[in-house]
Amino acid sequence: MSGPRPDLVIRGGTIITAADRFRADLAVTGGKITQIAARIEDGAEEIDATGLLLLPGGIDAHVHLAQEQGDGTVMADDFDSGTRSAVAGGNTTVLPFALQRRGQSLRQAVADYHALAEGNCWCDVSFHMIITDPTPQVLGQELPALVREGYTSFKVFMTYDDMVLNDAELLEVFDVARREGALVMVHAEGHDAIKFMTRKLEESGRTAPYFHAEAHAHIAEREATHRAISHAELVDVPVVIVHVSGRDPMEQIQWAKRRGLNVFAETCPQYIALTKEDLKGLNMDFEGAKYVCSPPPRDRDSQEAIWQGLRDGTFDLFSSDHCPFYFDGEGGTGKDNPRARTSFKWVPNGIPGVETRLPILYSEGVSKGRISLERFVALTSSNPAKLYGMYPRKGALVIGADADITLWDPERRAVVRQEDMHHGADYTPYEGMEITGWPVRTILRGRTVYAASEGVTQEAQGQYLAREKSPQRL
Ligand code: DUC
Ligand code: ZN
Ligand code: ZN
Repeated sequence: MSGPRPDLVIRGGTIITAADRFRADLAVTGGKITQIAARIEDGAEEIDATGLLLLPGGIDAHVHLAQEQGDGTVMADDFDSGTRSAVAGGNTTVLPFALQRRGQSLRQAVADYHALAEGNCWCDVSFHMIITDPTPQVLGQELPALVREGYTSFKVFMTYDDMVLNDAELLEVFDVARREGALVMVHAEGHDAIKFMTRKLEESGRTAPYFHAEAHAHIAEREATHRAISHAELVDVPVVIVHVSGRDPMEQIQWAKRRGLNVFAETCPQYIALTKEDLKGLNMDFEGAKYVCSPPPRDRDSQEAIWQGLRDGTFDLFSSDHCPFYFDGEGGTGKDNPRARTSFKWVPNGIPGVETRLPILYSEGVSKGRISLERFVALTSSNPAKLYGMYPRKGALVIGADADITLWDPERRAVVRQEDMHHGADYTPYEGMEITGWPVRTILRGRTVYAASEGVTQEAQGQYLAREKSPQRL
């Protein structure tokens, strides 16, 4: 077949999809995939992918960038550094959050995050909303209108003083989601149980970062997961339980899935690569703050359960929950701030991970034979694209899709080092981790935006994506 010369031909690689793998050349014209064939004629640009895998670009459906904290701490990544880090980690799309502050209009929150992102993104970006103040105006007007405009998913919190929704509010918000066809993401940790545990721990002088893991007990996560699922069943709305940390909440999700409920689940690198022992630091000291995130990492048994869940379909999504803070932020802006030294409850919750998400799952999962390559692609690209209304434009290597492609070297060995990271944080919680399999080139709509040999290239050309409503199935 001959036609106009393609803009780009990637030759000699192995294409991996969520369903199969095969050797083929791939051509790109106008930023779209135009041919996949055993042999394609010459392109204006040629890339030799011999020995490499061609994956649909990573989609990290859970990242936090430039979120206002309100307590003097600041996030270590804005849209520029966060999306640079994303492309260096093999991602072509990220979904950060537009956080509504209490008292703020939801539409204003969305506008504010657009202003932060505009012109500063190295990969494509779309927003989930976070609803903290479900006023009649938000529920009756802003939320329905925004869903129709392409903000088709939002997150709610069952804990945190400044974000928690009570059960009545959760039910109301779920009801709007059902009517509008929006997908609800739930941070499922029981607020009262955490507050109770925190008070008990503080009263007995147990204030080091490690005790964050005890306060945010697995039981509190299990209880909230069950409660979220029950509310969703009552209202008849699909939900995504995000950042599931271990066996107990997983059992609730398995129970729901067995009952045929439309419950989806996400887990993250920290729940396979870290345990609560990491929060002890060197000797129950403040170094442990580097690993403080919510829910916290659990134990080896939970790690085993997570692997089983990644294999058997309990989990649909593997996201980073990238939520970066400095350790030594200037003027008390980081995790190590004077208030946090008085109690774990003031340590900012979150760790960086957008750049290491794919390498960690590949190395620990695919290289070690725990999951297949196809499952890797499903969890990290195709499923997030489907569930969040971007498929098959994103998350698929098919003709007509955006040419978002990650070239992956399955043999490349690396050790995770802070000095090699592109994120804004001053540490990585995965320092020293040995990895087999690493992205060597990230291609966004046909243009190389990251090459291992050159670093992040070109100008920031990420675009905002309005999304379709979720099909609410995979
Ligand atoms: N929830 C998140 O999703 N990210 C970081 C902190 C949190 O509580
Ligand atoms: Zn959360
Ligand atoms: Zn998060």
